[in-house]
Amino acid sequence: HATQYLSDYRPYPFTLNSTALSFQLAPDNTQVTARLSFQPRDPANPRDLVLDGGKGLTLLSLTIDGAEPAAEMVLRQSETLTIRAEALPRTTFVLETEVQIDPSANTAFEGLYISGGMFCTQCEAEGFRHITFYPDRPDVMAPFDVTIQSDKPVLLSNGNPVESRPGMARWQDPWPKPAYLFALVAGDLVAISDRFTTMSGRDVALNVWVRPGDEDRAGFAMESLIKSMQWDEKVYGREYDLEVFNIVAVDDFNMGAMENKGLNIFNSKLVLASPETATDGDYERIEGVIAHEYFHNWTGNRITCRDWFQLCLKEGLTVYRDQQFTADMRSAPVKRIADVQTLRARQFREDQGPLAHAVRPDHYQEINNFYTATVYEKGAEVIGMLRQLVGDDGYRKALDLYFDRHDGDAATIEDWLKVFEDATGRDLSQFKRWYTDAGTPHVDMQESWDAANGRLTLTLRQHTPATPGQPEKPARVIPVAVGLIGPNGQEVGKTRILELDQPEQDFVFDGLGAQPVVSALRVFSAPVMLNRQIDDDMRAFLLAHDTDPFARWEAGRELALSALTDLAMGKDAGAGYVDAIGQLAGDQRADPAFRALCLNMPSEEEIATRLAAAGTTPDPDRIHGAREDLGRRVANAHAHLLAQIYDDMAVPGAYSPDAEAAAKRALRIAALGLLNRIDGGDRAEVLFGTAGNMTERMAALSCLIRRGRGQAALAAMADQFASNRLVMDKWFAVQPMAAAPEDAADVATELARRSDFDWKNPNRFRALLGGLAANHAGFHRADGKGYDFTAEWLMKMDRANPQIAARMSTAFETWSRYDPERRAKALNALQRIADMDGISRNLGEMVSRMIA
Ligand code: BAL
Ligand code: ZN
Repeated sequence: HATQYLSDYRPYPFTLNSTALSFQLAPDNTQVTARLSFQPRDPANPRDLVLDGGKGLTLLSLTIDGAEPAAEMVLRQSETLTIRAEALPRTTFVLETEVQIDPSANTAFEGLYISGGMFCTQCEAEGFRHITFYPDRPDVMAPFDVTIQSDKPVLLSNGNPVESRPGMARWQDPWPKPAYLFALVAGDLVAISDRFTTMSGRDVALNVWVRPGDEDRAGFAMESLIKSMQWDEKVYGREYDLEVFNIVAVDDFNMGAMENKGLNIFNSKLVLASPETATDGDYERIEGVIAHEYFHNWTGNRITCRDWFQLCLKEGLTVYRDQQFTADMRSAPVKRIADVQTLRARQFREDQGPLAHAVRPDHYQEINNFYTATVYEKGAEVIGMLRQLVGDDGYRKALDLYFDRHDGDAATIEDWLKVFEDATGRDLSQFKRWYTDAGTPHVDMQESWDAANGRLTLTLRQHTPATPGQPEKPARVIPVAVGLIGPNGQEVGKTRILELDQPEQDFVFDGLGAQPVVSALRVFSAPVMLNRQIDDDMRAFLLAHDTDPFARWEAGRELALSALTDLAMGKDAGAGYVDAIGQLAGDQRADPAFRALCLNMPSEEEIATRLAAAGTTPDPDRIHGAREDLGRRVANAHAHLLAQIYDDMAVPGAYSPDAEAAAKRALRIAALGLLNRIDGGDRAEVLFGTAGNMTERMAALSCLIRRGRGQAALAAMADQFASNRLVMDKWFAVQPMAAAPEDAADVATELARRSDFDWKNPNRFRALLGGLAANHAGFHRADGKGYDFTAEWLMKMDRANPQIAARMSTAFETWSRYDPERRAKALNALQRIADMDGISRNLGEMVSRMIA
C-alpha cells in the first residue's frame, strides 16, 4: 500500500465551481448523477482530470459539456477515474457522470449505507469516493445542490431546504465545502424541534431526528445544542449561518459523530438519553459531543484543512473548544483533571509505543488510522500551551484574526501559527516542534535551597525519548506553571509560568523567608511527564494545601502511583496514601466531584504505563494484585467514613443529570467501589435493586460482577432491556471488564456466541472487545487467550469493516513492553493478522507499525 507524504502536496489542477448531485435511492441499486463544473487553473498547461472513485462504483455514463468523450480518453483504475487532458476544454466545462452503487452491501459504513432501514452517509475522511467520482480531497470546495428521490418520508442533506414533495427533496448549501462534509439521510424519522435566534437576529430551525419511539430520549441533545450555539456566540463571537440545523441519530456508525454542514450525523449513543438508560457519564459526553460537532461549523467547516495531514487544525482546536465549553457548563477543575486522565490513559500510552506519531504527522498509508488521541487530545493540549504563552488577550486576538483571515480557506498549521505570530508578535518557530515531533517529553526538576539568601533555584531539564522514525528530539518550549507554598500552608506569591526552552535551565525565586514546597506543573500546563525528588510527606502536604485543584489532585495521584508501583514490585508501601486519602475523603469543604476523583485509584493500565516509563517490565497480575490490596486497605482503614459518605451522598428525588447531582453520585459510587471490597457485595445488591437511575445501577452491577455475584442482576437487566441496543452495549461491555482477570477472556468468548452479539454493529463490537481490552490483566492473560480472542475477531471484522478493525487493534499497541512470554504470544497473534489474505490497508498499516 502506497505511503502518502505531506511534502508531496500539490494543489488540485482544477477549481470546482459547483457540484450538483441527484440521487435515486434504492437499497441495492442507487443511481447517482453528478454534474461538476470545473475550470483548469492553468489553461496554458493542460492536465489530466483525475477523480477518486472506489471499486464499488459502476460507471453508467459520462459526458463533457453534454458529449461523450472517445473511450480511450477515459481510464478507469481501481480507485480512480482519469480523463485525458486532450479530451478537456481549456475553459470552464461540465462533467456529468452517472453511477450505480449498492448501499445494502456496504458493511464498512463509509460512503452511503443503510442502518436499520435508513439511508445515511459517512464521508470523512475519504468516504465520498464510494458515492460518486469526485476530487475527494479537502482543498477542493464547492457549493452543493442536492436532489433526493426516495419513498422514505424524511429526506435530508446539507444547507437549506429549497423544494420538498412526497418522494422528492432538494437542498442547497451556499457555503463552499469539501466532499467530506457532504451528508444525506433518508428514512422514517421523527424530529423533536426548537428554534434559535442568532446574535444578529436570524431565526434558525433546529431538529433532532430519531426513530419513532425514541423521541422521549432526544430532549437533552436539543438542550445541549442550544447551549452550544449560545456559548459559541458569547465566547468566540461565532454565529450560525444557515436556516436550519439538523442532527440525526444512527445506530450503525463508525465514529462518535460527524460535523457535516448543517446536518450532523450522530452515533445514537451520543444523542439518546433517559435516566433509566443513560449514565451521568453518557449525559456529559452527549453535551460535549453535541457541542464539539456544532463548534466544527466554524473550526472545520468555514475554515477547513488543506490536506489530511492538517487534521489537528480542526480537531485539536475543536476539542480545545469543547473542553472549554464543558468547563464553563460544569466544574472547570474537575473537567481539567478528567481530561488529563484521558490524555494519560490514551495519548501517553500511544506516545510510548510503536504507534507514536506527531500531532501533525508527515506520512500515512490510511488517514483513518490517524483519528487518534495524539491528533485530538494532544492537539488540544498544544493549543492550551499556546494560550498560556500568549495570554488570554493574545489568544482572543489570534482567534479573531484566524476567523477573519481564513474564513472560506482550506488552511494549514503554518497558517494557524502565523495568526498567533501576527496577532502577538511572538516567534513560534520553536513552538512548532509540538506539531512536528512525536513523543512525550520528560521534564526533570531539581530544587536547591540557599537559606542564607532566601533563594530557591529550580533546575529543569527536558528529554524526549525516541519515537518511530524520529531518533533525535531537539528541545521544545515547555510552559511549566509553578507555585510556592510556605511551611504554614499559605501560598507565596503568584503562579509563575517558567518557559523551558533549553535542554537545561535554571529558574530563580528570590526573597523567600523559608523554604517553600513547590507546586509544579499546575493545571497540567504542558503534556509532559514530570520527574521530581519528592517524598510522601511533601505529597501529603500538597494534597492538603495546594490551591491549584489539578496539582492538589496530582499530589494524591502521585501518592497512589508510587505506592502501587512499589507494591507491584513486591515492596511494602501505601501507608502514607491510606492516611492521606482518608483525610481528603472526609474533607467536607472539598467538592464531591473532586473527592470522587481522588478516591478513584489509578487504573492498572496507568500503573503499567508508569512502570514502563521508568524502565520496569510491568507484570499485569502483580499490578492487579497490588491495586486490589491497596483498595482493600483503604476500605478497611476508613470503613466507617466511607459508609457515611455512601449514605450521605444519596441524591433524593427525581433524577437530574446536572453537574451537582452527578458529583454526589460519583462520590457515592467511589465509596461503594471501595466498600465492595469488604462487604461482600451486599450494598451493591441493594443498590442494584433500588436505584432509579442507570448511573448507580451500572456501578452496582459492576461491583456485583467483581464479587462473583452478578448473575441475577445481569439476567434482570437483559430481560428488562433486551430491545434497547444502547443498554445492551453496556451489558456486553461490563462483563469482560469487571470479570476476574483469569475469567475475562472466557466471558468474552461466551458472550461472542450469543445471537444478540450483532458484531457488525460497531457499538456492539466495541463494547465486547473494548470491554476485554479495558481489563488489563484479563487481556494480557499469561496464556495468550485474550490476545487470540481479540486477533480472531479483528480478522473477522476486517472483512466487513476495516476502520473498526484497525481502531480496535490498538488493544495491542503496548504489547512490546511486557515480559518475553507475553511478547511472544502477542507477536504471534499480530503475525497471524499480518499474514491474513486480503488484509485491508487500514488494519495492514496498524499491524505493520506495531510489529516493525
Ligand atoms: N470529524 C470527525 C468526527 C469529529 O471529530 O467530530
Ligand atoms: Zn471533531
